[in-house]
Amino acid sequence: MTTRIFSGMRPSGKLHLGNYLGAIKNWIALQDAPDTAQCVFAAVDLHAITTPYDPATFQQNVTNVLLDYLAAGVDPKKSLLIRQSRVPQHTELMWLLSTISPVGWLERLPNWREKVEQVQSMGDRGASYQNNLSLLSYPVLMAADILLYKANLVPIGDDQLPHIELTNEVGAKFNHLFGDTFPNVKPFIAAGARIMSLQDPTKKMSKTGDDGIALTDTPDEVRGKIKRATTDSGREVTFDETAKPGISNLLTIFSTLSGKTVGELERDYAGKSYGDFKGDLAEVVVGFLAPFQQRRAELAADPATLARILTESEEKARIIASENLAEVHRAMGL
Ligand code: AQP
Repeated sequence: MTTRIFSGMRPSGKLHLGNYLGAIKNWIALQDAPDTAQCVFAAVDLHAITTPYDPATFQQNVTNVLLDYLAAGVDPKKSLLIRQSRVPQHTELMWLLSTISPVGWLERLPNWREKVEQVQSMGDRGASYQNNLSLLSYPVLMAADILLYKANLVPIGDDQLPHIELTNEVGAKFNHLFGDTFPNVKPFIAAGARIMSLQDPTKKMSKTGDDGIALTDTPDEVRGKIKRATTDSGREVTFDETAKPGISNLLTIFSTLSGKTVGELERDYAGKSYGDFKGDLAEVVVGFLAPFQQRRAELAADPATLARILTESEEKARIIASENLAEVHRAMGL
């Protein structure tokens, strides 16, 4: 089967280890897979403006996300790297899909309530956002982001699964009403890669309202954050998500970055302290981030290259998007 891939991140803050291990790591693997015919990776800026943001620093956030993608290994020779707002077909398709998206399907999504709670905790500016239509309707824009490129595989963290289900429901309803147009979309989820908050390991690591490990953190920041990470009662370094959510989360991070299994790590740290384990984990994270940050610094020093990559990618993306949107227009009688 030919694979067409779409995925994106909100430029709503610094990307963190959860974003990398839950999604970007898979983007890099998939862009090299033999069946992959098309990859589009986006800074989804139109999603980022649905929660409070500062217009004065917003473009820098967008640039930072794009630099993170490239430094992590997104290859512009194989993948299109775009800013969502520069391909206006995303929003037009969203409108067309919203004409067949029942409000009840959106109200049922858990992510909606989480986003409302997130903005409610963001002070006066948050109060201006809590009742806005886009907090409810943004999953229709996500469906449009994916279906615009007829993507059939979306590498994401497992928190995004309800959005893929909605995309398939809306796509299937469109096909039923207007004729076969959109493919079925499959999520691509990395095993064991929901990375939890270091302060509260019952919540996921997040860009907003959380002090996660940013991909751009200095070695000392990484060491400090891991040292302060919430651990659990007891002394054994063992994986048990219910009784030991903190240590289990750190074991997941250690395992995915080092390539060692959780079982091997449990054996390595039998009889050792949480402090020994955390100290070694910090060095693994620092060692992983060093080459990433080196590449990122080189890319940041050469803004003309990023600008050229975006111009070329967005032009190609607009061509694919306008062809697919024309098909939607014909199907809908527009
Ligand atoms: N903690 C996580 N573990 C694994 N995967 C994660 N993702 C996010 N957090 C984790 C995955 O990263 C992608 C980015 O999603 P997004 O930027 O659209 O927003 P999000 O999921 O809402 O991410 P954040 O970090 O929590 O940011 P904000 O603060 O903007 O809400 C998705 O594929 C997600 O699954």
